[in-house]
Formats: sequence, C-alpha cells, structure tokens
Amino acid sequence: MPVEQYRDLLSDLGVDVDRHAMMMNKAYEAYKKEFFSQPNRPKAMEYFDWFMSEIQGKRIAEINEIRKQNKPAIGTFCIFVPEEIVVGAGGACYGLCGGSNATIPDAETELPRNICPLIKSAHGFKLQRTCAYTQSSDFIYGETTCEAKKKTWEILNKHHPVHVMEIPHMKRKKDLDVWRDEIKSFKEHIESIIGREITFEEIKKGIEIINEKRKALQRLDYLRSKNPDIIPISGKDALFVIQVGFMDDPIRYTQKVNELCDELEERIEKGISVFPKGTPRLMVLGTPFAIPNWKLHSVVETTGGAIVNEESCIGHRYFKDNVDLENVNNSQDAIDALLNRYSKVDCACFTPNQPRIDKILKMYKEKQIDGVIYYTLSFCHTYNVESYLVKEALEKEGIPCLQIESDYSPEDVGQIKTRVEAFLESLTFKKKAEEFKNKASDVLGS
Ligand code: BJ8
Repeated sequence: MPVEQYRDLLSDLGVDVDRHAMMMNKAYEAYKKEFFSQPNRPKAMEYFDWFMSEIQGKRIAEINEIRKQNKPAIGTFCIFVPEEIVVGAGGACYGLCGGSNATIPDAETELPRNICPLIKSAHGFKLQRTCAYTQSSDFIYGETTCEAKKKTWEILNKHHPVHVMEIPHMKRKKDLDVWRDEIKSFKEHIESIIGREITFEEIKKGIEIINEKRKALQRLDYLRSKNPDIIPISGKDALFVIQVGFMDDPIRYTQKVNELCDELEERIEKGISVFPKGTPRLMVLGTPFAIPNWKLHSVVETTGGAIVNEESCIGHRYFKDNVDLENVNNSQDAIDALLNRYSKVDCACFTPNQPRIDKILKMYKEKQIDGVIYYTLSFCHTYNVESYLVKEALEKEGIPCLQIESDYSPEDVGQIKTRVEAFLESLTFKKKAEEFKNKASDVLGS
C-alpha cells in the first residue's frame, strides 16, 4: 500500500507513521488475498481495488486539501449523521476505522473487554493513532444509540473532540422534536468551526449529491438480486463497494458505482454469473460490517452460498430512503426533510421497531432469498435482543434463519464455517424437496 509517499502529511496529522504503515501493508495483503482470488470479478471493481490501495493515502490527501480551504472534515460511526449538511458545505463526512482486531488490545486499556468490538476497535485506532481519517477530522460526531457508544464518547473525547447527537429511542412527536433540534445543533456546530453560516442552497446541494449516491447504491442492490439464476457480482465485492461509500468522495463514488452497475446490467443480459445456478441465495441481517470485517462473507461464499443483500447499516439500511426535496424552500424545510428521512432508519436502538421486521419479510420475498443469517457483533445488546422478535416473525413465515454472533478475531472462522455448511445443506435439501413437490403436483394435476 503506497502510504510512504504521504509520510510527511501523515506525520503532520499525528499518525504513528511506522505502525500505521505496517498495519496498512498487512491490511492490503489481506485484501488482495480475499478479493483477487475470486473468479470472474466485474472489470469495474478495478476502481474499488485502486481505492483500497489508496485508502489511507490519496484519499487522506484529498480530505486535507478540503480542510485547507476551511471546509469541514467530520468523522462518524453511525448512519444517523446527516452527511448532506457537511457535503453541502463542501466538506468531507466519512466513516472512521473500526473493523480491525489489531487495535482492540490498546482499547482494552481504557474500555471494558465485554463491549462490542466495533467500539473497541475504533477507540483503539485513536489510542494507537493509526487511523488517518480520525486524525484528519475536525471532530467525531458521536450519537447516543447504544450504551457502550455513548459512554465511550466521554473517554474518546479526552483524545479527540467528540460532538454528541442525542438520538431518541422512540419515534413519538416529542422525540422527533428533540431530534430536529439535534440536526440544527449539528449544523451550528459545523458553522462554529468553519466560521460562517451554511446556506439553504448548500444544504440542498448536499442533499442532491447524497440522494444520487443512494440511488446508485439502490441500483446496485437491485441488480445483485434481480435474477434468481444470475448473480453478477459476489456478495463480498458488493459489500466492499458499499464500505468504500463511507470514505470516498461522494460524486466520484456515485459515478463509479453507476459504471459498475452498467457492467452488471450487461452481465445479466449475457447470463454471466459469479456463482453456479442453484447456489443458495442469502440475506444477512443485523449489525454493520466495518472495513476489514469480511469474515462472514468470506465464509459463506467459500462454502457454497451467495450473499445477495445486507440488511445492515453497511448495506440496505444506509441507502434505502432518499430525502424528499419536494416543497423544500428554505433551511427549516430542509432540516424537516432530513429528519423525515433519517427517522425512517430502523436501527434496533428503537422501541418498538416493527417496521424493521415488516421490511425484512418484504425483502425476503422480493429478492427471492433462500435463507437469512442474523448476524450480530458480540455484546451488541439491541440487535441481539431484537433477534428474538425477528426470528419469531421469520419462523411464522417458514423462513430459514441461522443466527451468528461473532467478533473480529479469526478464531471462530472454523466454527462459523461448520454452521454455515450445515445451514446451506438444509437450504439445498428444502429447495429440492419443494421442486419435487411442485413437479409431483404438476403431474398429478395434469
Ligand atoms: S444506525 S446499527 S450504525 S447505531 S456500536 S449498536 S454494533 S453495540 S453500530 Fe449502529 Fe447507527 Fe444503529 Fe446503524 Fe451494536 Fe456495537 Fe452499539 Fe453498533
């Protein structure tokens, strides 16, 4: 990974350059092993491969060019952050590193062992100073979605500025009023950093840019699962494309995702699939997958299954809704429109959260899924507890579900593989039994 040429910049940002270079080289080697070994990848993945090689290099240089022009750079850990406001102001809004096991021992010097690995990993990156995105951010925008996160912000704030947004845990009118004020306060906080007001035109522009990005991702989501016999891109590649969306420049990224989609359309027309016909099609539900957490996708897709959708924040939950700009004529309208869109996010931090269950059932049917994997990061209580209600609804509909709880360590790979293997076998058996039943009823009916 060519981060060497950015040594001076990284050093000015306070990055521990030697440790960072060592980690990034390892991460890039892991990426090449994981991704380049997949057969028949779309040509348009070349851009995303290039992005990985520059993830802590050129992109960091771009963000710091933006900062030089007195534009904001905001780091986030949640899809509740209204990135439209930052992008509208000409700034960069990006997800921070939080998917690696390598930073967790450092984090555990300040945080308890028994909390979610995403939070520990992110905190560890700050303590090690090995995430150039964190080091480049004016502030980290935290939220009160889960207990572990909201308490971690107080400790993280000792090392880097953190601004916390209160996300209510219900969606009554009084809760939404609080949320609206929080969006305003986010805008004001950025204004206090750049020393000027963010205009309505800028917010509108930001909304348009991010709506286009979400539209491109909706298109990718549709093409991955459109044809039951042709899967034009692996789940792992599609996941990586979505992960890049949290770091890349949104306009360039949208263009690249659309180019990939053009190629996927062609592949579907020509019948080019990366998996053989009849491969069990899976949807993954649950917690986010931060780079380089590709463990589940790797296991599933090297065991004979294909993932065609992630009902996750690094997935469908992130891009499913656009901001409606109709009748939006001033900043207040724009904030209402943002609130309207963001309050549709169905994170398990809400109670009740029935819309998530209804959506899962709908997606299962629409995408012609064979089975679902309910995936939670260890110690994520909201998603773990909510799994009871989701599984109950799936069971009622006769939808097969495998629940997997995991962290970032490689130790449970063998065990997950064994469970996935058994699950895939049961799906294949179920499919064959259904085909047999359908044939038999055709014969009897004729
Ligand atoms: S909108 S899922 S990105 S909060 S950190 S809740 S995994 S214990 S990330 Fe999330 Fe926003 Fe919701 Fe999505 Fe659990 Fe870990 Fe908490 Fe987590």
